[in-house]
Amino acid sequence: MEISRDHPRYRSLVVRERMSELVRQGVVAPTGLIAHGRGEAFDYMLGERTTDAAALAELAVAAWLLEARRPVITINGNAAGLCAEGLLSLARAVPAKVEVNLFHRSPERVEKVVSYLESLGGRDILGRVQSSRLEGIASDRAMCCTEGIYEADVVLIPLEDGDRAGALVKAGKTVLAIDLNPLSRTAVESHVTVVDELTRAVPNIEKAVRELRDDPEGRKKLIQEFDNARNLRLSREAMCRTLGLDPDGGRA
Ligand code: PTJ
Repeated sequence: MEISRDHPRYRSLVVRERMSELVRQGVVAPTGLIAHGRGEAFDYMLGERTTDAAALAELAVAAWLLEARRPVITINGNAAGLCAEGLLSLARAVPAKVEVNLFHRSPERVEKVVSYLESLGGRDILGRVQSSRLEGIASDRAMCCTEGIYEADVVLIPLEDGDRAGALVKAGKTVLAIDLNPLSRTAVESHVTVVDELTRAVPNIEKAVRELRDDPEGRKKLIQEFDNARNLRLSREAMCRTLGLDPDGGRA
């Protein structure tokens, strides 16, 4: 489809076209478009900007990634479709392993997403062979790589479903989420939740990784002082302000 650059929603339309094309290629799941639409709606409420609360969470994510002994970044179809290059670049900067882990899982789709990342320069992408299981999930969505998610101490999960986020927390991992919905189970159960759009959040986190690399004291302070429940409340309040609502109820 031809999209005019003058269209006020040009970027959003271009991304939608790319996601639809990636559904055709089997990289993005068909229901991934629904998840994307939900994300767009929340981003609208956020004012399509990185709030102060999100910026702080991005710093905390960077601090945790740098403090980790075995950090892993998981990538699903939507994350690949939206931000593959950014996530690969972040993984190199940390450095962290990358594992493809899908909600709508089939060996064919895993292969497609891994190959897609490799076509964009990704190296040593995990996911083709997943022989360990996360406890607490009955289906084969529990499968993960032994040398990836299974052995990780810190896991960054962009756009994850609540079941798996919860299972990762129960497995004793520090879970860092990027999710525009501050009410989702993923957002609530994770240790750090960045309520920001993925393509804004990931470069911000990479910038913070570079800033904090030689600042161990700064990293420790961020980790100690970060309060996810408080940060989620600030994100919800930011949405209320965009909507002209009083966060404590009624109209502002
Ligand atoms: O590729 P697969 O098979 O692993 O499937 C991926 C999806 C995303 C379809 C699957 O994980 C899923 O169904 O996820 P959920 O439970 O719909 O959760 C997706 C969350 O991501 C929702 O809370 C959305 O608000 C949020 N989200 C959507 N787009 C963005 C986003 N958050 C940040 N940036 C976005 N661009």
